[in-house]
Amino acid sequence: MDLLYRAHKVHREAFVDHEIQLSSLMSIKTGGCPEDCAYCPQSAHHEIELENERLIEPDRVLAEAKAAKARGATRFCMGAAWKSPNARDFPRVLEMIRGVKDLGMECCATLGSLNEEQARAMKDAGLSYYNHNLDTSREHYGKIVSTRSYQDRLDTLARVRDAGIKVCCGGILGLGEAEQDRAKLLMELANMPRHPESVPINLLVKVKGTPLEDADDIDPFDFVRAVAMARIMMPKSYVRLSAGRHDMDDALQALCFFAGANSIFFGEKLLTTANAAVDHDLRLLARLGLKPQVSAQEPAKEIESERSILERTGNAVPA
Ligand code: SAM
Ligand code: DTB
Ligand code: SF4
Repeated sequence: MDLLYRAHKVHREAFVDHEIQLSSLMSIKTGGCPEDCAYCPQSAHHEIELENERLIEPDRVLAEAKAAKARGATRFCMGAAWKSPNARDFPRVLEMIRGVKDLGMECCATLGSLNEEQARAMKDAGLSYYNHNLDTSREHYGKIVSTRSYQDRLDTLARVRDAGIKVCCGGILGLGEAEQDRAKLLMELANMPRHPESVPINLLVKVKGTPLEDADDIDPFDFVRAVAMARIMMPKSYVRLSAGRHDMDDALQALCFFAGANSIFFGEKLLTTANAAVDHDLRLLARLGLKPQVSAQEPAKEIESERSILERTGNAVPA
């Protein structure tokens, strides 16, 4: 109760209104991914019933973005099952980014690792956010993914930041991690040179055929605790109640909103799995006295990390 109270207080100081950001998600290249993330239905390492698709046409993506805007989404995120973008497809992704921006939406992409040049090109095309998750603690990461390292993820995130693109970075709960791993993930995020402007907290969607299909359920209140901690540690960031809402009841989602979640994925589908229904979501927000955000609000420009506050004020900085 103390944690919820504190988190809600921090939330109300940073965000005055009761607005929830609606972000729509679309898979622009599905399946056949060379990485072996144990949670992911799109990895080529797992036997999944999933139809792989090459990069889809920009026109189809823009039609979907328009439909998402008409439903009330202010942000459109495009996801690709790549280790990193390839030279043949990348120009078409830039075209999609320009198209989404021209619709007046915030545009986000998640395409795997990036080099400096790719990050710069996406910035020039108008990309607002890049999503690249750390997923879990550094220690637990090796048990979940073997084809890349935690440091690889951090390096891409630094390139995104240096290119002037806002960072969307969070994780997944329910990967068999301990409470300590969740705390460490949040510490990694909150101790970045700047807080990610957007922090997606996913609940594992257990997909048949993935190594984590039978992972133990977590206590739903531990999920709420993680949301509350994210809010307290990163006051001005958008904390997104991301994958996993399909399996959450309304009361649990309400508790997450109270704890400081102020963004959701909105639309029938996530990337390959079902999301909560659009009508249900709009009704839920109305029942809770929450409003869909009408226009993208800029998060505060400079967010000082707890570490920097401690250093500046001459206090002991934890190791
Ligand atoms: N391939 C790119 C990458 O990994 O960065 C972009 C797409 S990937 C699907 C984006 C994120 O989705 C992952 O980092 C992971 O956090 C999340 N994700 C994937 N499968 C999930 C699942 N079954 N449940 C919850 N989150 C999942
Ligand atoms: C994020 O943190 N969650 C989204 C997004 N970033 C791109 C993806 C969730 C994927 C859930 C499983 C699926 O639909 O394939
Ligand atoms: Fe590939 Fe991303 Fe899925 Fe990992 S999470 S298998 S990198 S699509």
